[in-house]
Amino acid sequence: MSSSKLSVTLALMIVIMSISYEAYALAHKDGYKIYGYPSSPNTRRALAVLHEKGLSFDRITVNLTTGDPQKPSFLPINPFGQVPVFLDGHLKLIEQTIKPLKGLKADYKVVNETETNLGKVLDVYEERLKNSRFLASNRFTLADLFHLPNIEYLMNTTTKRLFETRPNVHRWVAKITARPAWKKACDAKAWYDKKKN
Ligand SMILES: N[C@@H](CCC(=O)N[C@@H](CS)C(=O)NCC(=O)O)C(=O)O
Repeated sequence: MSSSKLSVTLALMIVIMSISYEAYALAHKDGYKIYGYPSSPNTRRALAVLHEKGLSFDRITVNLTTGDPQKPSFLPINPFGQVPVFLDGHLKLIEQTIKPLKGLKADYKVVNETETNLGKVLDVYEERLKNSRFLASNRFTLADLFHLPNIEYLMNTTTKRLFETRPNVHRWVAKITARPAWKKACDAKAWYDKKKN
């Protein structure tokens, strides 16, 4: 690269870095906030990340049992009408997937097919966890954390047998669900505590 091109590139990098830093500093000054509901699996997943990182944040309750996510007061915050929403000052993180959880009767044909598929996935995990303490490495990572809400939910259903009959998977489930950050994420009383995390 010629020296003039190099200096233009460096100048651009410095401008971009200072703009990002300004944006970050501005965004961060109001602190972290999370809109959510304590029994919501997706809220819990976000809470688990925040607790793992030891971050403090304000909690704003969006009551799922009274349809708050679809109310006009919340839709400007997340037009998809879902929690969690995470705010870092002016920066907002939302994610959207369609995941009906309530008000549907179980279709056992689908349950059986899904259990067969889950069993195949868990066989792969069982093999992997023979030689590794966690999924991605010997350390707990986001790959493990992202499973927590669904595992928590499934352990209260008959599907839990698929986890319990695989010794390495079972040990892994016990280890990840016992993490203090996950216990905190599932603690509804802590959500309503007036003080920050
Ligand atoms: N992909 C989103 C999905 C969020 C989601 O499905 N949230 C549910 C609660 S767990 C929700 O807000 N549902 C709206 C409602 O129940 O009215 C994520 O993983 O954060």
